[in-house]
Amino acid sequence: MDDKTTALVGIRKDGEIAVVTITNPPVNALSADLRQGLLEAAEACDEDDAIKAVVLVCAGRTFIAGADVREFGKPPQPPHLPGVVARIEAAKKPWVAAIHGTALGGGFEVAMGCRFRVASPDAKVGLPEVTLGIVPGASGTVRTSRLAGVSVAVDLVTSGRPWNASKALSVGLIDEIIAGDLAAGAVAFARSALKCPLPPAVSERPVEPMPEDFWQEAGKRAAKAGHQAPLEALALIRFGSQHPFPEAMAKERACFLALRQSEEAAALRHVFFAERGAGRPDALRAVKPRSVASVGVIGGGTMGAGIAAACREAGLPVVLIERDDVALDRGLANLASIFDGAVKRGKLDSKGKADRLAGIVGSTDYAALAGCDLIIEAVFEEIGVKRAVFADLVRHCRADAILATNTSYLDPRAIVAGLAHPERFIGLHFFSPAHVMKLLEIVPVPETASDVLAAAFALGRLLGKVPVEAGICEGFIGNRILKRYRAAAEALVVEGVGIAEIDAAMRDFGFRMGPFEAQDLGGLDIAYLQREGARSAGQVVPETLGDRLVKAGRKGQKTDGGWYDYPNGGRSPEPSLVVAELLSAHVAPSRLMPRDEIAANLLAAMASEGQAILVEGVAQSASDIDLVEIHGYGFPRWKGGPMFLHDRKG
Ligand code: 3H9
Repeated sequence: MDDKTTALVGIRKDGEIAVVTITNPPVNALSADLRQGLLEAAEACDEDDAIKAVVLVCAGRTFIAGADVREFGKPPQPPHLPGVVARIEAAKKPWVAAIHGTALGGGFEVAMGCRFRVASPDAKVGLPEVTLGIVPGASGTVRTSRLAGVSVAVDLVTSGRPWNASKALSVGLIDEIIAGDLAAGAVAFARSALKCPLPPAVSERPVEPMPEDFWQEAGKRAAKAGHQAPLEALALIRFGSQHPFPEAMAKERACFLALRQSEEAAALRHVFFAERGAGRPDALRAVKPRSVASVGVIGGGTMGAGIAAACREAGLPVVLIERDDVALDRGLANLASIFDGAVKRGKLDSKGKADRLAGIVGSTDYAALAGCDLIIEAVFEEIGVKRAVFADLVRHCRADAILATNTSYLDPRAIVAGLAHPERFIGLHFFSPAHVMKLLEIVPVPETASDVLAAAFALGRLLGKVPVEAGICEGFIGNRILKRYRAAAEALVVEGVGIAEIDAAMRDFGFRMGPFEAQDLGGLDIAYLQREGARSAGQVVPETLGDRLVKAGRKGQKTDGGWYDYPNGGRSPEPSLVVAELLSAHVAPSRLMPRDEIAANLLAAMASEGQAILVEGVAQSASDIDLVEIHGYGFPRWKGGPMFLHDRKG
């Protein structure tokens, strides 16, 4: 065979080793053409007697990142992936998968069809199908147990989380880590492998059976995800560990094809593409972001410390400003305790903690901000306080430094009105705790320069956030919908529907907490004070049931009671006779409403507010609204978001 190259799959020879190279940017996804190309490569290599082994590598930033997700909404196109994997496994010459970047889903299934797997040190392997609402469809639930044991398969498949190369090596998912030139190293590996007897193909290896209590425990863990795919995947692994390979494959395929059509899968695909689109708005494609290599944070409270921690996590040096030494010490202690928490959870070692702390300068003097490219204000949510901070910032920061407010309700235009260089102002609304929560609402003022807006998106991506642009209105996207959601929940209470029933309905739907439990946790006084502020500014804001509770001293868990009682300082909500009494004159006699009807009612309120937000141009797209709800407000990801759901239901 001469060296040969098709559009997606190239073959070159290095002595007796064929190097098959896939080039299908951006992530070498397994499109129908690529599957066909791989089949043809297997044929060509088998036919050439001079070839003794085959190395499979990928061009670009990664090994095959999986099936092509864009094909999932359409009927399956031949050749099907299980057949391609089987063909590679049945090849006359052993194949060696040379993995860099991420071998995910179908990509790792192809690698398991190879006789060997080698990887570069920073490679990852995984089976993330459940995160797309499906199960592996080309032997992931069957071959993984045979390659590395049932316990590894259960972890990899039901969590969907990839493993790094060294962890993968330790359990036999890969055979060797190759530093330096991966393709050359894989060719050398193949040559030395040819000198020894070949291991059996993965499909022919035995599986160690697991006891009943293992499956019980695994079932409990998989159920925690809250959606169907992890449980289905677990059942397949179990079946696959107890049945012959062909039967297990048939069952996996049937389940894969069924789930591919499910609402859950459609929702998760929608979120997958929405997330990928969010960080790169089309309007900014040609704009070079203003450079952000250092950050100042004003205020070391929960929010400021969280923002500073997120910036340090991304490697940005941080200057933390507080008004006096006592507040500064408290702010630095807040930061240290965030890193301590990460150490305790095993996410950070003590060197990592020391590195992060070393990159923070604390000061009570705004002059320390002179070199910062971006300053984020995170002080008390009061317009006078914020305006004073910005007046100081303008005096001390470079004229090209980006000045951002983290306000969640105030009008950013009012915070910066009259200050010099308005093109550098922007709102960056982080969600608490800011080092954990993924959502970042980006709120430009009318004068914000496009390179400043682009810098905000670039920062969001750097911090690992989901950045979403929001226009200026009360509460931007998320808090505006939250207000409507809570009002709709209160309206049901007024109609006589039970508080606990409403919370249970939203938990059944997939939220971790219902609207009333969540308010008790966060404190009812925050929204109350906002309403009071609006009232004292002359707006007509009718009294809510929540106002009545706050006036009676019931602000939530922190006062041992809000919508519920929390006896003895506990954290479990109990229906409250005091609340029933306080609200009795304002609510109709108790009535039963089916939980799905309650949920439908509240979801319709969210979608209708979302629709208004879209019409007003406050959000750029319906999928941005879905991302806000999923990443900032606990909307279950596998339901796709209120706008997606509304759209599906017509
Ligand atoms: C599967 O394999 C099922 C099998 O078991 C069975 C089959 C029978 N398809 O994330 P990025 C696009 S299920 C199509 O920004 P990064 C993405 O939309 C699949 N397109 O890059 C974006 O496009 P654009 C299991 C895909 O470097 C561009 O690539 N696999 C796919 O930050 C760059 O993406 C997965 O679930 C895809 N599979 O991260 C892997 N993947 O530029 C999902 C990406 O037009 N992918 N695109 O916006 C990932 O986790 C990340 O994309 C990856 C790269 C880590 C690979």
